[in-house]
Amino acid sequence: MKSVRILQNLSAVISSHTSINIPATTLFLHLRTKSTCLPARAICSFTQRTNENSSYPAAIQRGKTKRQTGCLRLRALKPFSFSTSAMAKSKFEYVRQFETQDPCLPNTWIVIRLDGRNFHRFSTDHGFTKPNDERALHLMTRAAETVMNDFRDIVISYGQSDEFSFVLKKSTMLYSRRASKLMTHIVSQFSSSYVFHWAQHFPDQPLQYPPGFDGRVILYPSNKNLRDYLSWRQADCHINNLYNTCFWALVQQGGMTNTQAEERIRHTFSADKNEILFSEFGINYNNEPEMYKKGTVLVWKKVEETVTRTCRTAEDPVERPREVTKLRKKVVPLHTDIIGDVFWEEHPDILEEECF
Ligand code: DGT
Ligand code: MG
Ligand code: MG
Repeated sequence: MKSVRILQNLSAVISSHTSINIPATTLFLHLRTKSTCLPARAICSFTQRTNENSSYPAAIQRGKTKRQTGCLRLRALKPFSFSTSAMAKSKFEYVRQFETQDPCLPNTWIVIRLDGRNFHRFSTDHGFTKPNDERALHLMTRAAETVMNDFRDIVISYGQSDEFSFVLKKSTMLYSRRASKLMTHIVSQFSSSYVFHWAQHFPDQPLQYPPGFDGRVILYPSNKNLRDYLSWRQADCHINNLYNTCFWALVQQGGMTNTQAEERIRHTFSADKNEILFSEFGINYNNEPEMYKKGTVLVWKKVEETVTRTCRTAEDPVERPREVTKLRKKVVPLHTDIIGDVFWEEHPDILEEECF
């Protein structure tokens, strides 16, 4: 019964898109004998439309499993399949011209920054501790590590709060330097990793809804510009963290309302906030965790790794499992100052690459 319906649908599709009327019974005979003598026009039109318009009956669409559509479909599609290459360029092909190319300028640092969408609400809905939630920050770092391991042309990453910046080496030819391709891959990989590792970092807090991240691409022509960019993000981390630490101390320990706390520190400088924290709450800001004050820098480090391999040696020609030590590049998180020169002197390889 199902097979009859498929043939009737097939017949209807052919006749509605060509001037040729092939009754289902004729179609059945053609297909049963594996004949390819269906009129070429009918075949072409049918193949073209089935490739491009998914509104046709499920049984004649591509991608259905054998079980879903039965052997008839396989037999039916076989004689049709040879005409696909002839239709590689359809009359609709011109629409591709509307796609714009967006390659990044050569020999520039490519920075991709992502940022949590509406994390003000997301952090509240998921009970993030204020002002910093260690679990949330580690989860961000975990997702960023995954990105770096997947895209090994990233030479350094920096993250704080709900954002992460990834720096691709100047000479990268990844995805032909196409901005949207690079950005969407990195942001989507980060987002899925964030969700993938959620339970590990928040074992007692189920994810309420899928989080999202925006992304942008920024190009920097000089090493100074790149360093200034990273310094800007780290300075932002410090300014926000000092503000938030002071604000939440006034609210949580000082009993102020949010409005009162805001008014109290609205016109203060860093030194004033340090003073409030120390004199009123006994908090020495310098002793706050480095991860909160400096954010997280991810860099590559060569580490020695011992693995077991089945191999021979010069002394012993018999193959047997042996411990072999090799050098491997590994992503390591640091909570350190990247504004001053010390970090860059200790990691000269990050900026050394000059391709022109
Ligand atoms: P957006 O980026 O325009 O979609 O909006 P938001 O709400 O994500 O704003 P944004 O990115 O400027 O600020 C980040 C928010 O994330 C901010 O409201 C505080 C929150 N957040 C990030 N990390 C933590 C954390 O560790 N603990 C808490 N309590 N909140 C955090
Ligand atoms: Mg955000
Ligand atoms: Mg943010």
